[in-house]
Amino acid sequence: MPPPSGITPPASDIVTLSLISHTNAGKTTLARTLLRRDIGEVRDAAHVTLQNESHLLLEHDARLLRLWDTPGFGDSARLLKRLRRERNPVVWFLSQTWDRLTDRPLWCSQQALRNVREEADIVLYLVNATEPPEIASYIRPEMEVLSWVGKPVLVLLNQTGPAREAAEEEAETASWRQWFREFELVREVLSLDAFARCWVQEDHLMETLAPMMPEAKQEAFRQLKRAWQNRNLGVFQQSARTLAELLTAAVLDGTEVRTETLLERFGIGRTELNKAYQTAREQLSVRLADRVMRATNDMIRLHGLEGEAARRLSRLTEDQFHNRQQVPEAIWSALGSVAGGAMGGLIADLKMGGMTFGGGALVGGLAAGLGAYALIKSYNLVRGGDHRLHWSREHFREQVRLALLAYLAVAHYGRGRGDWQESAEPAHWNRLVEEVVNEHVEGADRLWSIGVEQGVMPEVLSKSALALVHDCLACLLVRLYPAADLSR
Ligand SMILES: Nc1nc2c(ncn2[C@@H]2O[C@H](COP(=O)(O)OP(=O)(O)O)[C@@H](O)[C@H]2O)c(=O)[nH]1
Ligand SMILES: [Mg+2]
Repeated sequence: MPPPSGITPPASDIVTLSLISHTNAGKTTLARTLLRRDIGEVRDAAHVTLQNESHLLLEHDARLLRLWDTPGFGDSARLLKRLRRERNPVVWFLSQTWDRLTDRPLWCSQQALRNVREEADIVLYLVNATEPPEIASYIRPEMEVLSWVGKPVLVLLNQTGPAREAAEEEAETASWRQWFREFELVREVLSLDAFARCWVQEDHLMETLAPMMPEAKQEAFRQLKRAWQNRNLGVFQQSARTLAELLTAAVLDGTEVRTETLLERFGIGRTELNKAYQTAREQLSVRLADRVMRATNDMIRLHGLEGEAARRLSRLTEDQFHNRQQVPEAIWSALGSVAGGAMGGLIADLKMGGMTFGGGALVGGLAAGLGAYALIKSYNLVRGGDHRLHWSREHFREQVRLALLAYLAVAHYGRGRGDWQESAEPAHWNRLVEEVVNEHVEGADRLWSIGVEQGVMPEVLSKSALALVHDCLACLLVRLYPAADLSR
């Protein structure tokens, strides 16, 4: 396939990676994830891909990085038995004519081997990580066959499942690495799940490939690797800008609700005002959900994925933020006796409605006789410097947390998995995001404060939001992938 530029560069400027594995390990799926486009056919069956197919991973400065998807090896034990009988096994095997229909496993194996011999600078050999090498009896014969061709091999662990903690992932890789030690052609073993890999791992893959390249292609690959990493970094920075705009909009968004009258402050005739607060909260919630959906869709596009995020109003408003907390009876009665009269009535109302996020502040507010102020807080709203109602500081912190989780979900989503679908985050992401937000809580609070309380210009806010988001995302990625280098 000619490159889009139409010019075929000299051989030293074309770097070729060949995806090889036992059939059905996930080569075509991984190719889609790396290419950010749907190629070939994917099915949970043997020998779905029947031809070697070349795809352009990257063209940069008249240099090409190509990726071959191959049919993969079939009946490997039988293949090896046949080859062992021959004095020059590879030459013999490639010169045979196998029937594509009746001898499909051998025919496919021949295609794969031909591709390695004729095209590959480096072989990316995929294994299905759910089948340990002791069970996957085909790996050993396939390694033996590949060793006759003599191209360097990088083993990729596919189907490792949802993202896990760095230590757990590393332990799994280490055990595979240990197993592959006896095969001299295997230079390294990396984890790269076609469904759940992160772009940071792709950058690491490129770093690992660099010293394995044949001498004549080292320079070309150095340039291609940098272009690859710059592209990924560009997506990262653009995603950070998207999230910074999301958070800027969150602190700027506000809704008009009149201030309470003196009577209302003492809990008399508050029904209408309470309704107004509820309406304000609903309006803010809908707008927030729309913004999160748009930002997620922008990130989906940026990452070369297809599909749409759903508007998840309930998650943002009910589940995450409006957790009705149980307040011990003892606190209610203590409060009731302190407040008495009208305040006692207010407390009874709140008790009926249940306590919300930030309940501690509410109880404190009530005890101090703050009336409607406390009620607003119970809806996670506050009155800003512009006298409108805005999301509270606590709620905003949660929005920061959600924005970071949305990023992690998109950044790990492999195109090979199909159209974008939301799924439950791995538990360690939740823990890590909480940790990172706690470490950056001053920055988050400052952003909220300059937006909501001080009404600072949007451009200033955006800048401050970008610095916060960038720091948080970099922190997350480096903790998830200690080998990540985001400074390039
Ligand atoms: N869970 C999971 N399934 C995968 C992954 N990669 C591939 N698969 C599935 O494995 C099956 C075979 O994939 P395919 O790409 O056609 O394998 P190939 O024969 O090596 O090209 C398909 O059902 C894929 O959806 C992965 O990373 N995770
Ligand atoms: Mg395939």
